[in-house]
Amino acid sequence: MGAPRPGLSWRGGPLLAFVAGLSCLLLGAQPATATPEYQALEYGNKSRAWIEVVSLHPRAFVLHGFLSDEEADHIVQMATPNLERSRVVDSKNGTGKLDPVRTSSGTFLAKGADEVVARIERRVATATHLPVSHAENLQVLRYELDQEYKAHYDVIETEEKTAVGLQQTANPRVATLLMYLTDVEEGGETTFPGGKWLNKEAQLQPPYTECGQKGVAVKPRKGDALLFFSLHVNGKKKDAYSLHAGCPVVRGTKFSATSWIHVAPFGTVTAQQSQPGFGACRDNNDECPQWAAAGECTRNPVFMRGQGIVRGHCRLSCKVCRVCAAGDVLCERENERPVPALDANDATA
Ligand SMILES: O=C(O)CCC(=O)C(=O)O
Repeated sequence: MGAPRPGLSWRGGPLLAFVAGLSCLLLGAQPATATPEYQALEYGNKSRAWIEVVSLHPRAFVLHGFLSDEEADHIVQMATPNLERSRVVDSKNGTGKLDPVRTSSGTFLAKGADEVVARIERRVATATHLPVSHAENLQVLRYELDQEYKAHYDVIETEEKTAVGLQQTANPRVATLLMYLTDVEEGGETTFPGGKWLNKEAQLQPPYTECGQKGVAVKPRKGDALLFFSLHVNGKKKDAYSLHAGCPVVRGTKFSATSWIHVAPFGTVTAQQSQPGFGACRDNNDECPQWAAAGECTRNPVFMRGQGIVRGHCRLSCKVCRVCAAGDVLCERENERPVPALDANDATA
């Protein structure tokens, strides 16, 4: 059976160590507990995996080869039937509205919608050192001819004190990881109009469209991801350099998937999560040890172990948690982490 996995693993070697170091230095978010989301960073396209520091104003990095071609194609296929005209967040009340600044089509994919989505979400968490619980649902965008997203910030500043507005103010987006799902023949660059190149001469990849010549520009390339931070390292103040735009597509079609990641866990906290003892390490039934010994933790994992934030009935016997010594707050917080889904090898073990 798939035993719970240890927290951090450094199998990824120097590349992973580099990402981790970079993240610690640059994140500026609340510390997150170690969770099984933090496995070695396995790039989708290992032969192309390298990290390019594009700019430190804003802190922006291209993670080359982040997705495999198959992963990128899979996300495009999943999203395509549900695409609708994209909306922007209304600064007055924090809800979505149509606006000519954003002319793409888009859709959201639920967290862990399938194995591929879940794997990509874990990879984003590992690369950013921000757990899946801090991320919004992945948003997939399609830009066709002339479609664009004019310059904007990902930190949403609302004027009115609605529930949505208050949540965005109290728990702003700290980072954005933008995955390019297609190559684009011309246009579609992501630009930071006020950004500063780390090493402009070495990093320019002309030709750029007129829009792409403003500030720092990243060309979409299938499988690459652009990671940038919208907040300063204090985790509070907006980085004015993070103003960015998706330039109009001139030839071809651009698909991208955006993960917006917040300072703290984002979204609805369920009634279950807010109960005291949510993470308690216990069996709810006296027969749990026998059921576990008979293989029910893998045969019937959601009931026995739980999955995500759903708590299982035999957490202790299925070893998805540890019995904590009194006052060991770190241990208790680790027990509150989402329960990872079993992978195919676990399920057949
Ligand atoms: O598509 C792009 O290049 C930019 C997308 C973007 O700005 C966003 O999703 O916030």
